[in-house]
Amino acid sequence: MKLSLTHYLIRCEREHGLDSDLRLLLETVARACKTISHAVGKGALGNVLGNAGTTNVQGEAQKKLDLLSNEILFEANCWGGHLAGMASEEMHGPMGIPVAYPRGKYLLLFDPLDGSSNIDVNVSIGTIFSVLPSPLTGEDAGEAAFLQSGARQVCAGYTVYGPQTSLVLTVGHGVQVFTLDRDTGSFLLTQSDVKIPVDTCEFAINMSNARHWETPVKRYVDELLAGKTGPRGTDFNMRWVASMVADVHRIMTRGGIFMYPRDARDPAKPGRLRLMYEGNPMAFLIEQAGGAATDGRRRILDIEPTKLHERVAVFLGSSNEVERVTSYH
Ligand code: AFP
Repeated sequence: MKLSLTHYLIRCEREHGLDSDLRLLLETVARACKTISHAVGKGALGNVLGNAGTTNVQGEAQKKLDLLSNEILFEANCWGGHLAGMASEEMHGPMGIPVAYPRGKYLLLFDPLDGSSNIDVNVSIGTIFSVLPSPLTGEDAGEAAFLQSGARQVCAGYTVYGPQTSLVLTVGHGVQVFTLDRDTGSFLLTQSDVKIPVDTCEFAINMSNARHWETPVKRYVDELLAGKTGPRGTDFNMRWVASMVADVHRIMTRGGIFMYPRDARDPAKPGRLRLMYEGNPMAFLIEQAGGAATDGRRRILDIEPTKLHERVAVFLGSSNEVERVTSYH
């Protein structure tokens, strides 16, 4: 009999003192991800594909499913009394809790649908979420309340909408994988205490940006491409799904290194990925699974954010490879 998400979280309450409000919050987020999975699965039959005709704070065209997923997560989490506020990739500023509902002690941040450019071509996409303690109790959280380092997260997770819908979660006691049982609607524990191999022969990077990389990244990737004949003395394989959730899930499953480096074109824009709801949750999960995550120079979880939507360069996965490319910086 596989453990349900609820059973696992109650066990964490009993054995690790997990806060029951946090358990209830995570169960609500998981239910919202099930609703998103259902909408994603309809595809062209559900009038959910294509662009919404709007752009987000990043100036990126929003897909209909971006907005729908954002709304599902907000509507599911705004009334439970566990949150002092929410922040989303798709929203300019924090989303306040409606006055009719109580405020709680946590902040929820999310990329409601990561990998949007893959929606219309039926490639895996996902939801990434992060939970921080609110510095204020019972009050609305403004942007400043969210600006905490990733080391202060109490929980991080993602749901990948692929051939299976899998929820990957850490509450600080390792990483667990739950697979959605579509017959019963439950997330069931299918992998406990994920461990990422410290070595790998598989790397993930968007090679079309190679001319814009900094020298250490060019050196590191050139060595991988040189394979057996080069300094690494072995061949490497490459994967790039262009959905961070799918690339990270592969690394969670069989190891690898994922890189989205700083782009020399625009030093003010250190890479494409966002720190608060992509870099930080994925870094927490990767470290909890025995991997490493840096921006090329620093541990991602140690970065003190200054803006809600600030970007960060990301090198994460098998620790020996992350340490090597970081040492080249
Ligand atoms: P979209 O959500 O706009 O598709 O971006 C996805 C993403 O943020 C991340 O999931 C991918 O790893 C990365 O961007 C892909 O970036 P490129 O399109 O430059 O390869």
